[in-house]
Amino acid sequence: MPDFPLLKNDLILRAARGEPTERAPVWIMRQAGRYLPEYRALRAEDEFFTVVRTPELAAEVTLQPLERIPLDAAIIFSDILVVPQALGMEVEMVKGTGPHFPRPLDGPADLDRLRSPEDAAGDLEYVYTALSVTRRQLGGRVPLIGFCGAPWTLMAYMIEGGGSKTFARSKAWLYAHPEASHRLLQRITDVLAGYLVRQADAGAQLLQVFDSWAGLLTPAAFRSFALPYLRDLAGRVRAERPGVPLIVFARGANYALPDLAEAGYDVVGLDWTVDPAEARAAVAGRVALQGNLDPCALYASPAVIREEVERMLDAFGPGAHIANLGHGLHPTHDPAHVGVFVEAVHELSAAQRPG
Ligand code: 1CP
Repeated sequence: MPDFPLLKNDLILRAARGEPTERAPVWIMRQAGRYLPEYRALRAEDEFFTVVRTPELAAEVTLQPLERIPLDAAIIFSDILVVPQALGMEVEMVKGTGPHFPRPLDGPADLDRLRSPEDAAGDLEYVYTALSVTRRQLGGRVPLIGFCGAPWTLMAYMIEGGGSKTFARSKAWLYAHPEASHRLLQRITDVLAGYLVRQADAGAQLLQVFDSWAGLLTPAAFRSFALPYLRDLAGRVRAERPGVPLIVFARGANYALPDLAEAGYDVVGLDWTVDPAEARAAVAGRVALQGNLDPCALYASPAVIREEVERMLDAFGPGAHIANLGHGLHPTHDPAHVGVFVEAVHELSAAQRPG
């Protein structure tokens, strides 16, 4: 393990383990990104995947939000789609529309096109370097989060070839080619297990798994095609690196909260459609919770943002909570309002815990 600077703020690590904290830690999904003028300036010079693949640039972007806003964690600047790339698929980032795969998986025979898990995890060396460079540059200010997409969400992009409202092509596989779907999901899981372990070794102090499209599945499909792989992934990473807290964010899968609480993660992330008090009841004290202010609340005035934060904190109650939004920031968000959100969490969550 490389020699990294001593950590000065471990709030998020303690909250993730369910230990008491003097206030709620806070970070934000997509805290580095297009709402920051300094990010847009850097992106005007370089392609998205060039930034991701250049450790010094990835580190610079990762640190950008921390220079303005008192966040309690940094998240490495990368994308979930680097894993399909490492499996041998071409992915372009198209301005204005998002990711595009010129040759998505068309049928089960296309699984032969994919590279082996060993080759894929080795191809992601630039992510490990970016993590080590960033961890050093952070100087122990706050912990560094590594991440990956969940097996089902990555499968959905690999078959769909980009974003979609329904992901009907990928969902069709689950019903028409269940056996090939399981083979694909297992292949992705095998890559992700090695990928997360190597991220931890390179300097990631927490790991988040994004199942952004979990909400498209029926509860039964989630139990056969998403949950077993989420569980396998957590179990394998936990067995190899037991000290690194694991977060799972399965957007839209409120129906699965009791299952997620038993899938081997320390923290379950919530989107804004679930009431925090109901989520607490569903997970029954087995995990800490993360979330879940509606990102659109940040379009309100500072006074209203503070009211919304207070309502959120009251609903979660003190302890075992990592404050965040219920999904990522939008490019149209005002960085000043993002700062109001974070400062309101600091102040109001400390007031919630007298003494
Ligand atoms: O032009 C640009 O600069 C691209 C915008 C952008 C950014 C800033 C993309 C394209 N990805 C990212 C960074 C990113 N993506 C991070 C960085 C760390 C941070 O949060 O600050 C992370 C964690 C992700 C993860 C990611 N990528 C997810 C999971 C989270 C979520 O939003 O649900 C998903 C689904 C993606 C795919 C992706 N990459 C980019 C876009 C626009 C999308 C979504 C496309 C779609 O709608 O399907």
